[in-house]
Amino acid sequence: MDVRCVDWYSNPVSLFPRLVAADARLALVIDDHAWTYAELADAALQHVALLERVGVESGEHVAVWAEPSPSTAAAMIGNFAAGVTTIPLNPKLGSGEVAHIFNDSRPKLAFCAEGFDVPHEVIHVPSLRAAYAPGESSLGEIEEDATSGLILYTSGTTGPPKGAVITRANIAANLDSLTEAWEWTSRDTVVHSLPLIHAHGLVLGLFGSLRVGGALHYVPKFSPEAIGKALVDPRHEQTMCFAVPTMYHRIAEAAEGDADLCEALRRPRLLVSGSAGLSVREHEHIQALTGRGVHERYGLTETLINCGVPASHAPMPGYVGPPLPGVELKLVDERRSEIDAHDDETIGEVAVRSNAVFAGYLNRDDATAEVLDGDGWFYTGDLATRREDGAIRILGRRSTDLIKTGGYRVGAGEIEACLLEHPSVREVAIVGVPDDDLGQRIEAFVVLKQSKQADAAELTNFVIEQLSPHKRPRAVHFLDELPRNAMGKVQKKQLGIR
Ligand code: MCA
Ligand code: AMP
Repeated sequence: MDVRCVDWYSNPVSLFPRLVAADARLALVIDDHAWTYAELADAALQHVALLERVGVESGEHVAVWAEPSPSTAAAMIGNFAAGVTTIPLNPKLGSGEVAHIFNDSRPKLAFCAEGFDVPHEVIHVPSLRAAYAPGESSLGEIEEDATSGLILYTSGTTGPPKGAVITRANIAANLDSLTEAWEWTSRDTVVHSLPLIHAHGLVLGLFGSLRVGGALHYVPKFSPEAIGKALVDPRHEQTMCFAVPTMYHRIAEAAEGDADLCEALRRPRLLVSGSAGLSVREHEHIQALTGRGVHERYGLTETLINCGVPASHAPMPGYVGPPLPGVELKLVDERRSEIDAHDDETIGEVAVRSNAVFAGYLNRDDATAEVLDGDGWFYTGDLATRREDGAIRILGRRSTDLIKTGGYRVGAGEIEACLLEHPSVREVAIVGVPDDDLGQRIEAFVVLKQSKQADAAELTNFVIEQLSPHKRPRAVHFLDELPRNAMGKVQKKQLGIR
């Protein structure tokens, strides 16, 4: 495989120690399903047996349709145990993305919904929803294979998404840093409603809960009411809530005038926000409604989580906290020279080094070399200041072509390339417009070919079909021409947005 330092896969320590011994403790709640560790281990072993039956070997790739089901968790845990790398698939992927991901990652087996059209020669196992009936076992029955990880597809400014190779050692290192910072223990149940395809929902929410021996209470369809209900579930000893700022925004709006929801928000030990910046205004809104604040943390797919406000510290509105234990962080200038400033004013790009920094982009040594130097520093593209006490304030990104919408990272170039495939589109510019709810909302500025027609709905549906629904433009503006400078470069700032 085309990635840096393949040895990083090795980690002799079990990723999920509580699954090694059969244990009747509740591990996972999804809708009406509630699985213990022993049941989850049993289902994972059934998955390992299936991998053996169909001839998937250690080091190979298996795609898993990340539908909200305990079997999805069992398949991913089984993959780890068998030394197989998981490619979590968003059930809402468009056809263009599916083709790209399968061609790039070449899974031997795809575990996905019935009727799903697998684009090339892979073994196809239909729907996971009820694939594995729970028995009772422990992973102690097999010898775990350390050669495993995740490939998480993530957008860049241009081109199709890249597969970030996250090793098992990366995951263990980052979860252990978070465990220390948040004093996360087996007494905690995490409540969240994030998709099980990204670092936030999958690595932190699912794997984090299982690594500490706690539980995950997963809410398959986000709504403030459903989150409120899960937060007060009497089965939880103590609760943490993970969400993106858009979710906190919607929860806070719904909590206005809803005393029960306000009360539910007071219940968790920690409310944690990440994946995008939570505005100070939003912090203050939640504080005013509930009398308590939100702990922010900051990370990227490629590095996992870098900074976080510790549980022992009061929330820090506007700041993502200091670097986590085990994370080195520096601010650098445009030449990547270190800026030694702790004044909360001098702005630099965040660079980080830790055992959680990924192994590289799959099949993309060129792109890996752009972000990772020979000393192991990863250059994030995020601009920030640092305070005397080390707290980091994220101000934005170097490139305005990387958009964060609802906590999803979306590359403007990917949507532009998609829309240029539409027979009526001559030119297009995609911009991220500031939005109180989504953080940024995607808008398209389109020039049509002469004598061709297309309306906004048609172009939006074209994007949803090829890419995922969250990449769709929320507005389409038709122009006679795009503003360009003397070099012919599109001037997105002149589109009146930023
Ligand atoms: C809408 N939908 C559609 C259509 N329109 N599906 C098919 N065809 C359509 N025409 C889908 C949407 O994709 C969405 O699904 C659902 O229907 C509801 O639509 P909508 O209301 O428009 O969605 P939304 O309101 O924009 O969703 C808000 C959200 C969502 C629930 C907050 O943005 C979300 O789940 N964000 C989480 C992103 C995340 O996990 N990022 C972590 C990256 P759906 O709800 O499935 O989208 S990891 C990371 O950033 C690092 C490591 C870190 O620091 O954490
Ligand atoms: P992703 O690759 O989807 O993990 O997105 C990573 C990007 O999300 C980072 O480079 C940041 O720009 C942004 N991000 C994540 N957490 C925060 C946060 N707490 N505050 C501001 N930006 C954040």
